[in-house]
Amino acid sequence: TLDVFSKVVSQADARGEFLSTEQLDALTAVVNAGSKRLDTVNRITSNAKDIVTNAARSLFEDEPNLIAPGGNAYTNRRMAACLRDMEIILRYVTYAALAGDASVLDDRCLNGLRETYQALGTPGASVAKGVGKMKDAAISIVNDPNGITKGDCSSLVSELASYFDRAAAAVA
Ligand code: PEB
Repeated sequence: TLDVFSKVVSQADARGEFLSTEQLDALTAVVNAGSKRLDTVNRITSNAKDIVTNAARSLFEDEPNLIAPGGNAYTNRRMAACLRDMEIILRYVTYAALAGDASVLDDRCLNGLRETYQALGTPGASVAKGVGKMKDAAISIVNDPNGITKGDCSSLVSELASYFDRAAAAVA
């Protein structure tokens, strides 16, 4: 589980090469956008409960079969497992956003998740839809112009979107 700095270093080391100008420029851009990145993670983290519960509520509105008898989120135990899973996925997305790199999300969360859901009979496409709803909520919170120094966060937001998309694609 690497951040973008460690990853670039280990890739260069594997080739026995110095860091290239392009790599150093890319890392400089990461540093320069550092407070935006921290604000992004902080905003998601401090709203995590709402992001998860609203996304789940909306998912169950779209797919009421999930919470009807026989549905994969039927019973308190499964409902709790579902909310927990969404929270875990959101947490790993924030780790990736902080690290500027998806490897922690891949290695510790997404690897094998599709097979786990298949074994449990949990519909991966529904999990993916829930992740998409968390993505929309998180992006709108991150982009909220209130209470923050205004600036261009478009590349950070598209990077953030890519982590949610990656999680959704891993289970869909
Ligand atoms: C992944 N989820 C579940 C289990 C595991 C995970 C390993 C089985 C063990 C358990 O129940 O705790 N755990 C989870 C995860 C990591 C991890 C992401 C990453 C590090 O360690 N059911 C639905 C929705 C969806 C859902 C579509 C959006 O109808 C989830 C929420 N996951 C769900 C449910 C279960 C589960 C388990 C309901 C319980 C299924 C069951 O026991 O029948």
